[in-house]
Amino acid sequence: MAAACIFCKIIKGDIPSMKIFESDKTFAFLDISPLSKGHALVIPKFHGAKLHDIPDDQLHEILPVAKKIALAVGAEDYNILQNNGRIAHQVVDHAHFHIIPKPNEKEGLSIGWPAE
Ligand code: IU
Repeated sequence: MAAACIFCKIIKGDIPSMKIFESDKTFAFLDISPLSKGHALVIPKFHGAKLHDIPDDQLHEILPVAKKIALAVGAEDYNILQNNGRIAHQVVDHAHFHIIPKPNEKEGLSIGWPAE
């Protein structure tokens, strides 16, 4: 835990979130500023800014949880994204994985992120 980290505060419950999943090592919640309906974040509870700062044994649940969330929100098509560093569009310095459902054509919305 890092006292000043917003995601650590979310894990602790000091800042409220729309929690989806929690275990001893992993936490998942809806993104506060979703790029599409169901946009979620899965994070290791271990505090580290970038993926390489997180020990392997803290990462084992991340993809299985991401997969469950994608299935649960009924996302046929979706992105799993993980940004490391400012040039790579990382804003929050606690490693996290985005699950971003891609709305189908019927819904008439195409989210192109990452755009560059
Ligand atoms: P990034 O990969 O660091 O660019 O993504 C950070 C995400 O964290 C971004 O999608 C924000 O909307 C999201 N987020 C959040 O869900 N809750 C917060 O309190 C804050 C950021 I600050």
